[in-house]
Amino acid sequence: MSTAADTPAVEAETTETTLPEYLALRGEPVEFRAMIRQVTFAAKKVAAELRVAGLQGMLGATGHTNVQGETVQRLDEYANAMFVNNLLRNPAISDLVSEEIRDEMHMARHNTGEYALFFDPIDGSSNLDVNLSIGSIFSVRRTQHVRGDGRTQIAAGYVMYGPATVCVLAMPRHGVNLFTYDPSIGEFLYTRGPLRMPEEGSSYGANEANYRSWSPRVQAFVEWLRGAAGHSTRYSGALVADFHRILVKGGVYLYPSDDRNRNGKLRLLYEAAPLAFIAEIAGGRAVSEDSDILTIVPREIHQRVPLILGSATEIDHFLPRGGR
Ligand code: AFP
Repeated sequence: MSTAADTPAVEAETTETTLPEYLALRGEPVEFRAMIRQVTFAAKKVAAELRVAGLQGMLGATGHTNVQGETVQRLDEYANAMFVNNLLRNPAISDLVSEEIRDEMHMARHNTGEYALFFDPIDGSSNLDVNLSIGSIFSVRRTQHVRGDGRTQIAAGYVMYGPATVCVLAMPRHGVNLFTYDPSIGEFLYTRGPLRMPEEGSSYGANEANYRSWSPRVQAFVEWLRGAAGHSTRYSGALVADFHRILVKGGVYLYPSDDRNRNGKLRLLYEAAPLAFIAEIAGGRAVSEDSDILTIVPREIHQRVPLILGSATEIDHFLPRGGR
């Protein structure tokens, strides 16, 4: 008969623990681990390509536009192919939704697969040609919740390609954890976590060129941020990079509706909802102008939403009394 003394202690992660090892230590099922390994494999290929893209003629536009009417960059196409080609092989995935693909991909031969994966292969494409930070965003749901609200996500994360390539992975059971890519061994290594978003920050991120077409409520909020709250502006043009700052240092990111983007600019399923999920697990919050992002049921896969995302204090200030 075995005793408690025979039970091996659960090994704690260290900065030598790889992301696959971390997920195994936390008891995640093998199919889930395989999916995250494929996501990070695609991200490693993207990180490697980014380092030499300028030398290999991989910068610049393809000449096509995507389903959103946006110019597709060569690296958008490359990153999308990396994600799709890897994930297609995984029988545990029955549905894929990408920013770069018009329709949801339902894998008929994987009909029994339990996961659906949503992703934006390159977030912040306008930063590509100027060598600034960009990211890849992903979100996992069970297949039966493909059209559910954001609370049906079971995991979400992003890879940020900055001075270091980092992966942030959020799961309700384990919190939000940060892994850093070590190119010398080709692995993402556990770095720290669970992360808590500070209750309040000292900066906000928004494209202020749109200020005049924001609603009076959003304008008043930004006036408060600049004035009484004493915040500075930090805006990079890549949601992942701006969000990462807020996750670590607190603050707020906003892309509200404006004259050009009547329903906001950011896409619900593979931008707003995954980051809202990460924010909430870390103690922050995300709202569209009048509802919690995680309660929005999508009408279509490329739906856009206004997004106000960040620390609890700033979001509380934005919300009318009843929404707090
Ligand atoms: P994509 O590169 O995936 O289209 O995303 C860019 C983005 O959606 C987001 O990352 C930025 O915060 C935002 O657009 C920038 O928009 P503006 O150029 O209008 O400020």
